[in-house]
Amino acid sequence: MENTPTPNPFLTFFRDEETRRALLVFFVATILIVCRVYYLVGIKDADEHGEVLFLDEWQVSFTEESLTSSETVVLADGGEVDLEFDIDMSEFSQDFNIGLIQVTISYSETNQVVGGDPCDSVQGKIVQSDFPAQWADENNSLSGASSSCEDISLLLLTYPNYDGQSYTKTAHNEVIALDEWGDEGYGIGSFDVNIKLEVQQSQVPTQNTDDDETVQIDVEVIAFKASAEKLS
Ligand SMILES: [Ca+2]
Repeated sequence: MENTPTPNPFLTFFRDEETRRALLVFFVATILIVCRVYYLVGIKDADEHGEVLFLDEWQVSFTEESLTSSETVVLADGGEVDLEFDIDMSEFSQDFNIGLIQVTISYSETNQVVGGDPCDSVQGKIVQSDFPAQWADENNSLSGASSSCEDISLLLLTYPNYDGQSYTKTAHNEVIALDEWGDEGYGIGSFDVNIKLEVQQSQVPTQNTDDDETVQIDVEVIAFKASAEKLS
């Protein structure tokens, strides 16, 4: 009995011209579809097409850390002083940036005389310098004055647009949702707070002994770390 070799079905399949043509069309169509999908999902053109498929709502919020430091100075009548404050990131946790600096200048009338001694006049300001901060921001309060023993509150924004408030943002992913909060360097270095004093003495002739005052300067440095949580 003659042994007829069994034809290899795989080879038979590819020997047929019609099959080869059909396969070619199939592969070309597949490549075109893959290219089209690649384009549509936004890898090549995220701005025009990606948002339809990938955009999500993110809740961006901030965790804060703050450090306070205090200085107390005694100023003579007409006196003035520049106090330097240093900010070093090693005092904060990793991945935090400096958002803003709050300065509170406080004093009271320490001179005790019969009939009472009026509060002195104090002026305070954060001295503009090349310290990396948002010096021109409209929410800053770089100088202030008091003649009634009220605190003087000053504010310097260091990180652009930082206000500590959470908000929602539409973005393709978490990294893009947080991309504006990762710049390092703002608020690091030293800056000066300038204090001036004008004494107000008692109008009672024998009681006009006031010639200086103690002024306290509290600096609070607020650092933040942003995080994003997907809402949709
Ligand atoms: Ca006084």
